[in-house]
Amino acid sequence: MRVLVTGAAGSIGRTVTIGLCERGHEVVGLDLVPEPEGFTGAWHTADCADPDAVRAVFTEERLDGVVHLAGVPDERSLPDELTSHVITTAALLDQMVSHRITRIVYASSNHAVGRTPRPSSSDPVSDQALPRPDTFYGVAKVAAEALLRLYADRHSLDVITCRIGSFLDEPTTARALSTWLSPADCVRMVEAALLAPSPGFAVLYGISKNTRAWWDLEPGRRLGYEPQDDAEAFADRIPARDEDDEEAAHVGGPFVTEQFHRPA
Ligand code: 15L
Repeated sequence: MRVLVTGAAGSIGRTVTIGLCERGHEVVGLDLVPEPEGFTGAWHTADCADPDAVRAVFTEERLDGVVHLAGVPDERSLPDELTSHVITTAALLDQMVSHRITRIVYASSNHAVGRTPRPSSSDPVSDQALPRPDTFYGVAKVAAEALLRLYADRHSLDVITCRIGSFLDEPTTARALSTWLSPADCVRMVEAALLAPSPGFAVLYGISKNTRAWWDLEPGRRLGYEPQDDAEAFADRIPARDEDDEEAAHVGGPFVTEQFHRPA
């Protein structure tokens, strides 16, 4: 497939770009900053919150799908969060409809349901969980998912929204033993989401095959995402911290007690 990857210079973006290319796909990169050294494909240095800039990319490139990773990864003001996650998604969706591109994989976040109390490992949080954001960041991810659903329903798009846990080279805290997404599994997840036959609108949880997982892996497996890594392999190297109990109270961990910018 020839895939537009937004946020392609970011930490997840670089991993996904290299991984998709290794698996025989062609990546068109888009980011606020120029391409990382070594990237040889097509690249657009642009802001995907700017609809004209996004239109120019879609006019120039032939694309089979979009992987939307761009966006601030942490807590900012409500207007900044909405611009970063919702306005960018709308600009992409409008161009997909205009250019008859029907597949988008969206990097949502566990923080869309972050205020959900930690489940028992035998009853992980399901893809049917109601929105329960822990921050404005989480609110913006919920809103972006709603926008994607609207376009999926109205324009028959195939949308897979991946509620990513903790994308890290390796888990370094007790929480990450439940929330880790390894780089290799991240590539597996994105490729499966690009190739799943006719998913319509679907949600999966973007975590590895963690023994202590807090989210249900079955929705991902139904779409062809078979994670291979397990954070448990690192468990004996992770030191206990004072924050561990508080971070384990809700699935959003440290975001749940994060100050958010008020008044909104
Ligand atoms: C996210 O969605 C954030 O972008 C990232 O910075 C981490 O905090 C991660 O979630 C997490 O929950 O560990």
